[in-house]
Amino acid sequence: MDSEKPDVLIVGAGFAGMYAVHRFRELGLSIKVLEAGSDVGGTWFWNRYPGARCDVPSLEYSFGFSAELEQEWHWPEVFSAQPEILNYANHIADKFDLRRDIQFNTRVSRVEYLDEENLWSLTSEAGEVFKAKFCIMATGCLSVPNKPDIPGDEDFAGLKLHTGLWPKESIDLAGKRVGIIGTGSSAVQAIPELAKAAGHLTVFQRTPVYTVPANRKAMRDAVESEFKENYRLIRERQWNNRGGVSNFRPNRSVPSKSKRGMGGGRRGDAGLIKSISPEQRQAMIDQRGLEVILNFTDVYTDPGANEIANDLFRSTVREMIDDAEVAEKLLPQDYGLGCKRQVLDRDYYSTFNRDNVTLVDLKQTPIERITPNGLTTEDTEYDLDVLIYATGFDAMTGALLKLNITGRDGRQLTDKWEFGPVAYLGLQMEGFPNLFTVTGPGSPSVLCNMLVAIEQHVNWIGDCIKYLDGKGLNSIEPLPESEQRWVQQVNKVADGTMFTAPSCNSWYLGANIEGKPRIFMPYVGGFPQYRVHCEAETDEGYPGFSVV
Ligand code: N01
Repeated sequence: MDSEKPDVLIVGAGFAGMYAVHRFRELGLSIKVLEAGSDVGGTWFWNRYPGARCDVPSLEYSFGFSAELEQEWHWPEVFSAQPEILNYANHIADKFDLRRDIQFNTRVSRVEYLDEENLWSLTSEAGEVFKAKFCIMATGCLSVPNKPDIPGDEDFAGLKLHTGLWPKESIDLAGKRVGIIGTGSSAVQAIPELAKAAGHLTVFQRTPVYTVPANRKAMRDAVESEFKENYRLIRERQWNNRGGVSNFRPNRSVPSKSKRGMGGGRRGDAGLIKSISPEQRQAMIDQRGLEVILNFTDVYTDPGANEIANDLFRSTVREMIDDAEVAEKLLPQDYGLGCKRQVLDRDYYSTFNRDNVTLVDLKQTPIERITPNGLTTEDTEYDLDVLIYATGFDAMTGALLKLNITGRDGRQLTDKWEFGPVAYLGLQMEGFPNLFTVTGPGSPSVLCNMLVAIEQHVNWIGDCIKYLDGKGLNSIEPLPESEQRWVQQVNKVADGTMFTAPSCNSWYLGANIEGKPRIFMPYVGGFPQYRVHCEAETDEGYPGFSVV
């Protein structure tokens, strides 16, 4: 079957694919989106686990392309929960009539460039074939769930779930024995909710997490109004902030500065942790809460400052947990703050004071196998009715590599990326003409407010396609030397940060997936700096690209 031929094929109907439909329509292009899920929303469609929530304030984690949308949408909480964000996605789809260009329940399994026709051919799992000159991968950065290969998994007789593929139907956990593997962001959000709902919750932890309490405020009318009155200024500040957030504070003329990118929690610059006395540090924590330690700038660059912050974190958390042995297990020891994406929680540590919660330290007693009745570690058998994998994602490259992408002259993306992702500006790959990635590796992506990063990328891609069309050009792809120079630049700016410390094993580095090359994948140099490179290409007629 050879379906109709639009100008652009887009894979994915999360926020990136959705905005691309709207933007490309404005540019007069015809579009077809192929989406595996049954509706829009991407990450917010799939991650429905209890407690799922965004760690960027919702007034900031929202689109800026439509003033009407900004004004009419109401966020009930400062940091919205998943159902509200999914409502927002649905509202956008309705308002801009996006669904008419989206084919749902269509998982793409092969992507191939047809040299002679200068077309991309996409094949769905059902065998449908779609062709277009341009192909946009709006496949998300955290969209391929990582499910570790634990022996016996298929034997489990109870209900198995993954936080990243949570079912739509509500699940009754009352009286159930629930086990959860993993203690990353997803688990930290889910654990307090699961503990309230389940009969008993057993948490299987391999690596303890640094998490700080999240802001849990309801939206105040005055705050919302002031944001809405200042949205143009806020959007401008977002585009000039390294993490894509404005840090706009109602009733303050000067916003607090954020020196780092995203990571939740950071509310501005508290100076250097090394420059104040232990008593002053403690006083700050007492007054402003544990999250204040995230705001010292030297914590992310100076190992000595980092260790001070880690110690303060540990001593504060010890106080929150009744059982000293449990407390010690929950404290990270072998890596520092700033290595992984900062986690925010609501009642995470106090959950371990509940009678119906057990913590199992897998470093002491690793999992041996999953059995029909539950899970066995080296010394204990745990009977479970429900087993939840909160084991993360094959981040940033997983979704692209899974698509079996073949480029010019039969080149495979899996070969090109054998030793890590190689791309120019996280937008395009040499050898793959007219194929674009939204928030791909080598762009700020996950270190930036995603919605801001998406708007910038989609706008850039739209402008590029219009440029080619306007000049009657056939194709665009990066020059090999631009790509290599950019990869070196991405590595250079990450070197020396806590992100790439030898003790750090994060998904940013691909370290959570066995066999994945250890490369820091996002661009850490900041969103404004990154935009300079993108805009230079557009303004100067794409000198870093081969345009045919
Ligand atoms: O995944 P993770 P996540 N045996 O990779 C453990 C975004 N997000 O879904 O560290 C036992 O962080 C693993 O242990 P270890 C956010 O960007 C955002 O929680 O590998 N355990 C770890 O504890 C976030 O960073 C929000 O030793 C195993 C856990 O599973 C990203 O998604 C909310 C294991 C995985 O943690 C990913 O978060 C949620 C095994 N074989 C997510 N394999 C917000 O906006 C893995 N683990 C707030």
